[in-house]
Parts: sequence; structure tokens; C-alpha cells
Amino acid sequence: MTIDFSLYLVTGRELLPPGKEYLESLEEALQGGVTVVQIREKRSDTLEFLEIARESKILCAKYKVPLIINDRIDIALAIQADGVHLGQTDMPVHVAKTLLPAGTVIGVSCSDPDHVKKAIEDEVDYIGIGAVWSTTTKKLVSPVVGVRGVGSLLQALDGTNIKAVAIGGINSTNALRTLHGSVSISGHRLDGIAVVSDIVASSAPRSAAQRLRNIFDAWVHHFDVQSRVTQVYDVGTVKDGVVELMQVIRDKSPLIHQITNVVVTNQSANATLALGASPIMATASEEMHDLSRIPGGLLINFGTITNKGSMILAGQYANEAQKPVVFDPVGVGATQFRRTTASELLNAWQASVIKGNAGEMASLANSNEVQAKGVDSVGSGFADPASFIREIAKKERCVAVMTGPTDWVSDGVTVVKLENGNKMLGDITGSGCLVGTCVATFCAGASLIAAAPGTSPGPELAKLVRGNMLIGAVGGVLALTVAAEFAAERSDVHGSGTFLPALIDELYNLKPETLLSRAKVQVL
Ligand code: 3NM
Ligand code: MG
Repeated sequence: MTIDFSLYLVTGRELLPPGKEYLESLEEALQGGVTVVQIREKRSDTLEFLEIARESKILCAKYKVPLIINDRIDIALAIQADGVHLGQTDMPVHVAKTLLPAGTVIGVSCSDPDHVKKAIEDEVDYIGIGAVWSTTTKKLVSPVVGVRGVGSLLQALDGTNIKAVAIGGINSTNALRTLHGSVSISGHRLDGIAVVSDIVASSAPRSAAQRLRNIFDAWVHHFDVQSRVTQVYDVGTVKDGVVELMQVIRDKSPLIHQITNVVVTNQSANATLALGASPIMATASEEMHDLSRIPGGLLINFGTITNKGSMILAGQYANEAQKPVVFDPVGVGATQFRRTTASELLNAWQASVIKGNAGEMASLANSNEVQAKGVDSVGSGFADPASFIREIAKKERCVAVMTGPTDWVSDGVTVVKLENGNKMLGDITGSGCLVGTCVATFCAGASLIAAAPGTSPGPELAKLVRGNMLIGAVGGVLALTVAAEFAAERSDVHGSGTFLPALIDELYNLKPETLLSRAKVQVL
């Protein structure tokens, strides 16, 4: 049989809220749009499991929803379940197949590439990838896979008919992030999301299920239909877009919330003001939620990592509010701590733009082609930067920006090559951080002119960010690099000390015409 895996409920009677009966909860969940149910009874005797399975089967049949039994082949046989779900230490698939009637759906839990390889050899029907987030519902025996880890496991299923769901800690707050971030480079997406506590522990399981189902359906529609219509750019549309954003920023003065490092906080705030936007350099976790409600953008620069908790919260709230999240992983290759933190942050939220120099981007991509020293990259960069930047954008599911003598921007399809700037940018501290600030500011502008949520139907709600982040990223890079050219040419600039204030001046005075007169843009 074919199963719709969109919303896969795994039961957990021990999580029922006080006063909620199991069957009542299950029926409400079915009414809310659960598409498949797995009965998971870890603590009951055989007789009790059998009774629960029988009663559940009657209910599921009423809603024409297939029923899967966790672990116990005998129970599945006894009630003629539609399928079984097997963990890595349960009955081996090839043995289960000899016992079960042909056509019984078989699913396996997978948390690493070897599990997936074995599941493919065993010709299972589906896999449950987990835990994607940490969870207290099940005692985990392997490390959390993380949203970014799901994609490579999914990619191994390319060319097979095996379906896949993610499980572990999924709820209505992180479901969209989970779905978006788990798509593989090859474009393989999840077939569904599996949850226990978000539905079972709810006193309103019908609405809990409905929320998840709506998110899944809207996202799939967006992914399968909308995102296939790829936008085609040329130099004219890119430049026009940037000019429009310059004006929007000055007219609407979006709030640019920046959690950044102590070295550059002041100059970043001044650059934001110079562009016409409004900076706030807030770092206390208690204020992250309030700030996410104000239109604008978020910059997370981890040049000094002292506010990791706030960085996680701010990004998650920004995703919920569909606001741009620009991530500047300063010096990520320099220490193990930075690498671990970058991975933790990128799993916690979906970056809209990741911006780094060649060394930083190489480190994020686990490439040894470019080495990093401290926060600077050394050497000449990638042999094929255009392909590299396109791949990392695809892998991270966002726009990627790689700065250097030539700057590269990609959304995973289009690559924009930018060749403005001046070598004096290398003589002051934090010029890369200023690019991050300018990108966050332009992306905030882009989100302000995008359709507001609620004004357009479903698919708009299936996005983690509103607005054209490619144009935002290009705009931010161009503003800073063109301003740097004008600053370096000034007769009152005598060295790096006078260059920095001149750079802020030139950002302040930058006009669409002057930007266009200098902008060296190529669309590849
Ligand atoms: N299997 P919740 S995690 C049943 O990683 C189960 O294979 C997992 O519960 C795996 O949605 C999990 O409440 C529990 O986090 C999921
Ligand atoms: Mg098991």
C-alpha cells in the first residue's frame, strides 16, 4: 500500500495531559489531519499493547488512516496492521519480511549513513531520520542528526522509492525550518514529519495536528510548485533592485538588530545609520523576542562568541517572523569552538544569507582548498569560486556571499560577481563585518517591500524569510565596496585612521546614481 507520510503521528500514552483519554486524543489528532499513525508502546505488557492496537485500528480505519506497529511483529500480525516500524536493535528487516504478509509496509529508524545504506539494501518502504532535534520523548542512543544533517541522508535515497520522514523534537515552531533546511543538494525533500509530544502532550491535539499539517502542505506546495519557477536575473534587474532598496532603507528606516563583536560594534552601528536604517546592538536573551517583532533584519556576527544563547533565540524568532537572518561566521576556521558553534547556530535557525571570506566559507564547507589564519584567509582563493559559492548556497539553503578582491554572491542558481572595493578595506579592522552590516540592512529593506504575511495566501507563509535576499546581499556588498572606492580617493584620507570615518561619510552620501556609475556587476 502507499502511505501519505505528510503528518506521521507516533503515539506516546505516557505524555497525555491530565484528563485526556488516549482514544479521545487519537481521534482528535486524526480529525486534525494526521495521515499515518504508529502505535509505540514501550512500557505495556503484550495484552495491553494488543488491546491498544485493536482499539487504535478501529479509530484509524474510521478516518482511513493507515496504522503501523512499533517493533512488535506479533502485534502487527495479530491486528493485521498496515506496517511495522523497526529500530536498529529490533527484528532485522529480512527476518521481519519472512514473517509478515507481502505488502506490509516496513520502516526503519536511521541516524547515520550506514543505517540508510542498510535500509536501501533491505528495500524498506520508508525511513525515519532522527533525532533531527533533541527530544526528551525517547532516550537517544546516537547524536542528534540536526536539520543540516538530514539532507545528506536524504540524498542517499535518490533514485530509490524509499520515503523519508524526520523525527525528534519537531513542533509547529520549528517544522518549517526543519522542512526547508533538510532538503538535499540534489533537491530531495522529506515526505513528512513525525511527531509525538507536539500532538500527544497537547490538550488540543486537533489544532496541534492541524497546525503541523497546514505547515507541511503549504511548504510542499511552495517547494514543489513555486520554487520550480526560478527567477532569471540580468545585470539590469540586479542594479534596479539594489537602487530600489537604497530608497526603501532611507524611507522606512528598518531596525537592524545586530549581535556582533566588541571590536566592530560602534562602526557597524554607524554604518547602519549612514545607510538610513536604525541599529540596535542588543544582546540580552530577554529582549530577543520583542525585537523580532519589529520589521527589519538580524545580523549575527560571532567574532567574539559571548552571547550564544541570544544568537540562537534571536535567529529562531527571526525565522518565525520571516525576517532576514544574516550570519557572519567570523574566523570560523580558527578554532574547534567556532566550528562547533557555527554548526550549532546553523542547525538552530535558517540563515537567509551567510557571508564570509574565502577561508571562512571554506571552513563552513569543510573544504581544504583555502586555509584560514585567525580571522583572515590566506592564499588566492578557490580555483572555481563561482561553482563553490553556488554549491554552498545550495547546501545551506540560503544566499551565500564570499568576500575578497572579487566578491561572489549566489542563491544556489544564479551567481553574481562583484568587483568593486579598495585595498584600504584590508587596512582597517572589521571591514568584513561592515559588509555583513550593510548586507543585513539591504536584506531588511528587501523584506519590507515583499508581500506582508496575511496579504497573500498559503505559499507566502511557507517561507522562512520574505524578500529577495540575493538582491539584498548584492546591495549590501556594493554599497560598502563602492563607498570604499570613493573614500580611498579623497584627498583628506591619509591612511587607515582617516579612511574609516571617510568610509562612513561615503556610505552616508551614497546616491543611487553614484553607486550605479561605479558598480561592476556581472551575472553568471
Ligand atoms: N524516535 P517528539 S526520536 C520515537 O530519533 C522517536 O528515531 C526518534 O518525539 C528517533 O516528537 C523519537 O516528542 C521521539 O520529540 C520523538
Ligand atoms: Mg524499537
